[in-house]
Amino acid sequence: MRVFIPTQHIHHHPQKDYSDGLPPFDHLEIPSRVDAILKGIQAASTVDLVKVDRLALEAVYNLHDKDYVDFLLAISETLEPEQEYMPSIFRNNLSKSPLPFQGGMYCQEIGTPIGAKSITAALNAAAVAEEAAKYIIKSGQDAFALCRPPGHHAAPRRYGGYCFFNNAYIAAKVLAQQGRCAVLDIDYHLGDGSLEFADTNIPYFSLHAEPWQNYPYLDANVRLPTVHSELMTFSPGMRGRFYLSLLETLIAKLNKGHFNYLVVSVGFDTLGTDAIQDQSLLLEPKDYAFIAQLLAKIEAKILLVLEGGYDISNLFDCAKYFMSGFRTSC
Ligand code: Q9C
Ligand code: ZN
Repeated sequence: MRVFIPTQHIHHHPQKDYSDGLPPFDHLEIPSRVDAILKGIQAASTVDLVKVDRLALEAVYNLHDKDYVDFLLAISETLEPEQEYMPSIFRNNLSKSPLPFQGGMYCQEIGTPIGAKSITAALNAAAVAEEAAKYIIKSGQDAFALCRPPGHHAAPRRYGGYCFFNNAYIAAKVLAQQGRCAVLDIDYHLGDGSLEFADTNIPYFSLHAEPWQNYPYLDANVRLPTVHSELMTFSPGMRGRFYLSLLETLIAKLNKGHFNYLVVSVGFDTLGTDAIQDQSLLLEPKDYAFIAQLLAKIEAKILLVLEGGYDISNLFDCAKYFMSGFRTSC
């Protein structure tokens, strides 16, 4: 299996997460996640490792709004090496306000601090997704993009949930130029950013925790779209076999689209012991083997893109079991 990793993600090391209010907790989206997952993949399959150094500035401008990307680059320029930025006021349009206040129109939560090199890292993660997508087109093989920071909460003009640029949709846009492409999201959380990118060209399928009682804590009045997406929720306390039967139902719906390419947003934060969960699910590491077996039966060429997964002491096992169930010949 060819695995793409970023070279610059280590320079993104958010310190504290304020998303559950005060006091903040130590941030869970840490650099060692990538090492643990890579080692797990290597324990179960032969890995052809590709390190990606470049920044996908063009692809990011092509997917996200110009003023949004401009702001993230501009605010980064103002930061000292160990300084972090967080908006202080949240409104729809702050374009007439001083730069440090403008972030509040692009962000809805306080769990995603921006460090001096965070946006560089996010551009590098986007390049990882883009390179992996190009490889799949060229080779006709599956691939794993170990993107960090993750991407599925990033919307056309919004960051948050530890995400800045939508890596999955950056890859999907590349793949959709060569054939029919969809995104399937199996992270614990609804990818609210990905959902905003869903369209006729690249529909979005997701199995996630109920999104009003869990992050992204949707507006009580909002009605989820049903046109270019298929959304399913699991229940608190669900064990592997029930989770798997839901996933099987979702995949059966997806298969009707006869896609040539599939981007899978993979989150290991569905693991029962992951501290990020608001309503605990009961998946165990070995359940990822069965999840991957379900994915392996899908006809499309698959690009696995990393999203969440924060139980650092179990990520190795989760990734190892996952790869043991996936199609590893390459
Ligand atoms: N009480 C991803 O998995 N804060 N992002 C949650 C829980 C935000 C997770 C607070 C979680 C975002 C990519
Ligand atoms: Zn998640």
